[in-house]
Amino acid sequence: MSPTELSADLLHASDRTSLSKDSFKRAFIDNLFYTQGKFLQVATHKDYYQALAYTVRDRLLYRWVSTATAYTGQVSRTVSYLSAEFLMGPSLGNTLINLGILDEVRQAVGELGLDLTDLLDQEAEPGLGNGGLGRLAACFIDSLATLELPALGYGIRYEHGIFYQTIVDGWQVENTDNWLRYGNPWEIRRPEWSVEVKIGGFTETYTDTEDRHRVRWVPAKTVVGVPFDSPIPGYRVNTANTLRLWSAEATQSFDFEVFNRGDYLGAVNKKVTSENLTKILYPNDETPQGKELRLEQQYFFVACSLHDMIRILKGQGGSIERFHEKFAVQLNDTHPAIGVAELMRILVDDYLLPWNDAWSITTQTFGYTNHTLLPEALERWPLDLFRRLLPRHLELIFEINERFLHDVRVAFLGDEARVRALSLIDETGERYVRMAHLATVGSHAVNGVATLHSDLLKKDVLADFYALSPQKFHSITNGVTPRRWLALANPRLCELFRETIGDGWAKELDQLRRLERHADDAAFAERWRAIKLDNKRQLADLIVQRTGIEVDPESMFDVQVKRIHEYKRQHLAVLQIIAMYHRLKSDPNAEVLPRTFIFSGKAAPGYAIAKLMIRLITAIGDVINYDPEVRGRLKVVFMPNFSVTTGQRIYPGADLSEQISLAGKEASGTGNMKFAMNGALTIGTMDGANIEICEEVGSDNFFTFGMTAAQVEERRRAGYDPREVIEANPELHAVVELIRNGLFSRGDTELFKPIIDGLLWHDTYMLAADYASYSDCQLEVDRAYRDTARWTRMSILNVARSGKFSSDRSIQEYADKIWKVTPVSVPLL
Ligand code: NBY
Repeated sequence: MSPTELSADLLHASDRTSLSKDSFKRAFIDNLFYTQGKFLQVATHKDYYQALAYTVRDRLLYRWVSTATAYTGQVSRTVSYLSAEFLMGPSLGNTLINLGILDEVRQAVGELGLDLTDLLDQEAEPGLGNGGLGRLAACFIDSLATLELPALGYGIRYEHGIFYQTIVDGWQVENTDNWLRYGNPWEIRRPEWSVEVKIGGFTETYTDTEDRHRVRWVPAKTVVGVPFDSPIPGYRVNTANTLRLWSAEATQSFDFEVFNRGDYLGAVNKKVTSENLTKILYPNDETPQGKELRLEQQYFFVACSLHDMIRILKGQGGSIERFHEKFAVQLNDTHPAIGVAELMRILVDDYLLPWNDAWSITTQTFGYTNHTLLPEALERWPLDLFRRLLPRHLELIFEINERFLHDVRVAFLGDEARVRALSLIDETGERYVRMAHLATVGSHAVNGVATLHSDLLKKDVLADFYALSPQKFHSITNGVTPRRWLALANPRLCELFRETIGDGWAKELDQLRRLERHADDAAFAERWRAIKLDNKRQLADLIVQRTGIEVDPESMFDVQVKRIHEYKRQHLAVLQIIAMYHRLKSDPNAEVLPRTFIFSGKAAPGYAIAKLMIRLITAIGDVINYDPEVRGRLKVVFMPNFSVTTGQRIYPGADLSEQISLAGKEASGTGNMKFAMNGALTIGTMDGANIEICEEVGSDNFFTFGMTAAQVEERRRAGYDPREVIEANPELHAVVELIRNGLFSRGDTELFKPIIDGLLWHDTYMLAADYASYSDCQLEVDRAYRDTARWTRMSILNVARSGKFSSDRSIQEYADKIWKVTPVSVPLL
């Protein structure tokens, strides 16, 4: 018997892999005792959760080890998804769904007198991301595993994830997140695969043994990256891929040097400083901060990951010249774009490859996904800062740039403006490295995340690159995983799916189309409505628990949840709510459909206007919710601390999904997809993936309003004056006056002045221009909602036609068009 066969044999005999209910119960009690040191009778809910997590993890490990074994014996191309953020959300529920043991486990713990839902609630959420970009990475690794594609997710193990938001006196307050407080049962530390990362210092030239001039990097410090691995199980397949997150630690040798000089405190301090590197996630979405520590974080995790890939390649006997054949590396935005320079450094300086060979390997390795159209969101690093941290990489970037700009000059004879526009270095003022340019030049494929976004990239943001190499450009519309966002989040609806169309939909979301033929079935519609109402009741319970505000589940739940940002225009919704309130006050008998407006989302801590937008939402709630004249017909709620966990409770209870960004600003949006597949109807602009959702579900089942991206440009060119628009619209004018005169600030006319002034004098995101259209569209929504049968039919059709928005479809497109990878099925050991 080989050692593998022997251990597989032992494994099968063990209680720790068996899925039978009795062994599961035994294993749970066993874990409670041996990992938590408690008997059933004295354990806390946290203990139960930990014991359950370990019991489930045990069953996952079998798949994980089998997958690793299958991959080691294969030379198939592997996807490395590099992302500074992975917004995973809790693992336990998702693992139970993907292993297909949710019901059995619910029963097993039930027989021990425990409630599975209570235990699921105990898990701390790993909030290692800001929003859509980080959550997309999480949906993508779920789909990669489900499609049985060999893949590794590489990222940063932040000790503190996105801040925990509380609302105090109506204002956002940031609290540090401490997700690791009770330990993380899903990760395994792998110190044997630690990587030393060099930072700072200077470069020098030397002559090698064959008399060639070479460059050597003499770093100022080194930091150790320690990988922490978590299993990522696919849905009902044997595959369990790996998410490998790097944590920074101090190098031992470095400490000893200082220590031997007798400076004990200095040595300890060095250790503390190194470990700061992965302490905290930067909480900015859209506007990057040019902070040194952030560039260090980016380089740190990318250097660790590339080193790790080379270790894997070597372990399989592969040569460095074949790196690109073994790995397809995807850059999730520009945050890991330094990888282009790092791979060049490794190939040229460490492996002494000729430049052209190194460049060919590099460009065949990388693909770059852009996630934004906002010019201020493009990452640029001041040259000085860059040189201080990565002196060798800056030299390499200069060389990449020189060669690239030569090609540009040959392609566009005499067009120096084009050269300046394409340069990797911004020289218009203070000099910067343009990371999007580095990523684009260093990749064989560049993609946008929705059709409109990809078109606008080609037309505006990366137009000059498109003119140079059109074949590089792709469009892959985002998607979300139906396992977390349907199977886990909306069990009642999924039970109806199961009874009606079976459960193939979770793996092949297009199968939801089979629901279409029930769209006009009254009994089916009745059940559909009952499920939504149940979900709304649950959401109402959560709302009262988190905010103290009582809401009526029979009212329409009108929801906007996402990061708080001017371009997303939460304040456009606010203007409209105030108008409805005003209508009700002017005529208490006005036919206003009862609505509950639910907002949730975090503002970047340094983004004053976004925080003021939160204050405005809570302020209108404070007036409207307590006005007896409104008699509960309008309610406004701000749910604190939007997260994956709260999202799972909000999407299934929504009637109306607000996707109201100014057209041309939202790259894709992914919340829009989660709402649609949970049966909410969308009121939205023709922006990002809204366009494709509307196309799929049909314009009769979607509420569109506002200018198109082309009309926005046109309007701006024509000279846009928001005051003119506001003056001409009595309703909008009245709303602005109400805010301005202090109705929502107890007479304080200063509080919301920045928002009002912004609206009157700049209105960068053109709220005024879209206001009338939005307001009319909301009346159309009212009409549709009053016709219960019509609304239900629309809701059913939205779900039935949401198949395109599975991340499985997105990942299949990446695999075919960009990565050229094929599935590897995993036999269990
Ligand atoms: O990526 C979002 C887009 O806004 C959204 O339209 C799209 O659907 C989604 C997935 O493609 N972008 C996003 O979430 N960006 C960030 O979270 C982010 C985080 C950090 C930084 C920049 C953007 N940063 O520079 O630090």
